Amino acid sequence: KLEETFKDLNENTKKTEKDHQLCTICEVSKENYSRLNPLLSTMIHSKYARGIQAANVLLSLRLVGIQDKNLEQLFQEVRDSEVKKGSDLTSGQLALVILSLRACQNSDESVTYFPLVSQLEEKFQKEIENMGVPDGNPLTNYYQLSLDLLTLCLFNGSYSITEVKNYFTPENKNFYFGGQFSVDTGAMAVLALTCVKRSIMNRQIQTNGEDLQYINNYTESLVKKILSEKKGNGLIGNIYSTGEAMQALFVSPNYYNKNEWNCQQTLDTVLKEISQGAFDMPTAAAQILPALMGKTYLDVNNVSSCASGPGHLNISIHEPIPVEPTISPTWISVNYTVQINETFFTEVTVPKGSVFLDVMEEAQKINQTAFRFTFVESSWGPYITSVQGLEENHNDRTYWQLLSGGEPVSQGVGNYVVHNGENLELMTDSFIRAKNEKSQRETARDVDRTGEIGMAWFTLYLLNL
Ligand code: CBY
Repeated sequence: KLEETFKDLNENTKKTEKDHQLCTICEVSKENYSRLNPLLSTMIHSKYARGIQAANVLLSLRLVGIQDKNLEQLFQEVRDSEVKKGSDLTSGQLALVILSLRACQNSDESVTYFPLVSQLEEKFQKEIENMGVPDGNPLTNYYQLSLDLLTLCLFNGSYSITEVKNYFTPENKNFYFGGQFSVDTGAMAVLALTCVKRSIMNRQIQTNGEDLQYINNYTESLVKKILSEKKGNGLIGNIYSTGEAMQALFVSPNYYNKNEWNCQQTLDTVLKEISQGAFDMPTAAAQILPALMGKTYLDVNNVSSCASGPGHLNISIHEPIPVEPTISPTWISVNYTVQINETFFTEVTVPKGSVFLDVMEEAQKINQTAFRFTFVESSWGPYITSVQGLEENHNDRTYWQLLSGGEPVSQGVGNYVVHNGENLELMTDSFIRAKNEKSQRETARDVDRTGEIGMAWFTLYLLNL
């Protein structure tokens, strides 16, 4: 039976490889390389790219075979700063650092990073321990857990197949945030599971046919979920999850039919979005680029991915021209509400082009007690951790959610540009705890009825609901 399974899987892999070649027609063609310039420019000139952001950029550029003197500097920076504070990093951050340092290096150099891999083994174990039972929560999240597994798998770290089988069930609540399937998370899990599957098939790890069957089933189900998030314009999830979703679909072509995904359409939409400046953040640019060049994180160990060298992408990168500040800005007005059993409301006037965070800061100036908040810097920009002293809680899986017109927005507070007449709202933990998801929707409709349609909300969202 085991032999049969291996035979089946081997055939599937051959098919995968063949299909992958077919799929490469989806890569950006040479004539279109110049359309990637905004991405490269954002990454290479990101003066503030430090730490994890730098690791994201480094991994991305190396995967597509770009060598650059700034990149070498970046490499030194990531190595010096991140390796030193290794123990402060979250598991996924450490995984990303390992991937970025390893991408494109000679195999003998990998010896240097061996201690990092064993550090990652420990951190991964702590994540698993924190979950306790299969339906518990990790220290961070499943996106990072998947990054961990992927990295351990690629660098021959140790992990338990039984744990993979127990915790990576696609029905696990950790694949969802606020009732919504997280495409980024699912995609990263597919990449990790594919790596595990390949190691089993290469007999690098000992296991039985049953485990393989589980991994196949999980992959299939996750791929289905990813494809069900495909939008009419070809994006998968939203614009920021599309790159990783593409990677997942590249490595798993035998889990869906050709007519289920029009790769070219996805690519065209992404290229259009690039020209409209959607990827003006280094991390965003870094996460979309590999897929556009037909690469996946599974290629990290594939030295040939760097062989093409600098001439491969003929890029002309110009320093971005600084935008002249307008002398007399146009002002817009935005409604801002904090809801903590009672409602705190204010109208804020900000210059046109302001972001969500500007509104929150203005509101805080007006009424410190009602509108005070805290945030931390993440690789995606500022991330809100508390409002009116009410902290998010990872163990309860609660967080402050940002919505527009009742829909979660797809950017953080530092990037989301607000519009005239928008309304920002904050709801507390206890407020939501008292209601179920259904009555929450009714609340949204009530507010709409009061005439505040198409407004942005800010909600402390209970993920477990
Ligand atoms: N990276 C991580 O650990 C993050 C993983 C990730 C799945 C990530 C998206 C995907 C990615 N490619 O990096 C993720 N977000 C997670 C896990 C989370 C949760 C973080 C907390 C935890 N428990 O670990 C959480 C709380 C559910 C979350 N993201 C919240 C938010 C909102 C932040 C609001 C705030 N408090 O400031 C927000 C704004 C959604 C909302 N409407 O409220 C949000 N995330 C967004 C928009 C995003 C996207 C960022 C896009 C952008 N241009 O800014 C995202 C790419 C990302 C970062 N989140 Co989360 C997803 C997307 O839209 N495609 C590993 C580490 C090594 O770097």
